[in-house]
Amino acid sequence: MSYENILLEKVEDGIWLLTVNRPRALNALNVSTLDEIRAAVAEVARTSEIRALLVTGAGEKAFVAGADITEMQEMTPLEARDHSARTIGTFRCLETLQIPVIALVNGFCLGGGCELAMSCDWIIASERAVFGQPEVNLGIMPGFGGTQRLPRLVGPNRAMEMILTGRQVKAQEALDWGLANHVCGAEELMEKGLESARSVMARGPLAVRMAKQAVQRGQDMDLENACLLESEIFGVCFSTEDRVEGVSAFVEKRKPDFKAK
Ligand code: CO8
Repeated sequence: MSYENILLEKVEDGIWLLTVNRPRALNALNVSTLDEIRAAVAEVARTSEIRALLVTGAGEKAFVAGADITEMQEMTPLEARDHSARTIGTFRCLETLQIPVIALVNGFCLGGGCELAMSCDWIIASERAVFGQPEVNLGIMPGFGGTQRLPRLVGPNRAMEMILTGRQVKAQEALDWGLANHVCGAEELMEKGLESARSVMARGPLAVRMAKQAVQRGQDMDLENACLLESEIFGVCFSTEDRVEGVSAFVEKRKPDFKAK
């Protein structure tokens, strides 16, 4: 498929990269970009050779500086609500892809950009990264999931401060708060992302998929039911040929040859 506002490309075997590509507008998410992200996520979901997805923004200045503010000027409240709901659906599709999705944040990561990054499984930030939910400066509030994902990630008090004051958080603080998993130099960002993706590629693909599902589905359950769910998924995982291969390889002191079966 061809896209105008994003790039979706294979970087190496099993690892693909989705780049939001509107650097002149700091990769702001206009409606057509969001439609393309939706289509790209669907393409990734049906492409079985993709085992890990990296998400980043083009240029050196921004990951994504938010939803496209110019488009909001003409929106009616109902259109805004539908736009919010549709984008929340898109980000949920990204979040629930069966493969790991890693955000590489290389600069401004604001509003809808921060919400996009938080929909990924983890974030690697460059030293230049700046995170924030500055919507209140515009007289609006986050609308792409920020009021829900940010408190789950950094805790309610820090999220409140960011969302109610528009306070921006630099890379090191984002790391301290658990918003970013790693911080590195800007020039190392892609390599760090690839390293992270490669370390997933070396593991049992079905186990990775099922573990992601268990973590995600368990988040919204009480502990007892979440642990019961884990046992169920664990049982399915134990039925795979990959489990036989992984355990045998350990005992035979060799590298496993997983077949995703
Ligand atoms: N939307 C549209 N254009 C943008 C955006 C944006 N979010 N951010 C930057 N741009 C454009 C600028 O207008 C400028 O364009 P031009 O060159 O044509 O004037 C270009 O990108 C470069 O930006 P700046 O000149 O402003 O660059 P600076 O380095 O001076 O500043 C900042 C960088 C600080 C990031 C600044 O651009 C800024 O504050 N941007 C807006 C950040 C923001 O408020 N983001 C939140 C947006 S709202 C949101 O995401 C809500 C999501 C829920 C919406 C629900 C929908 C109904």
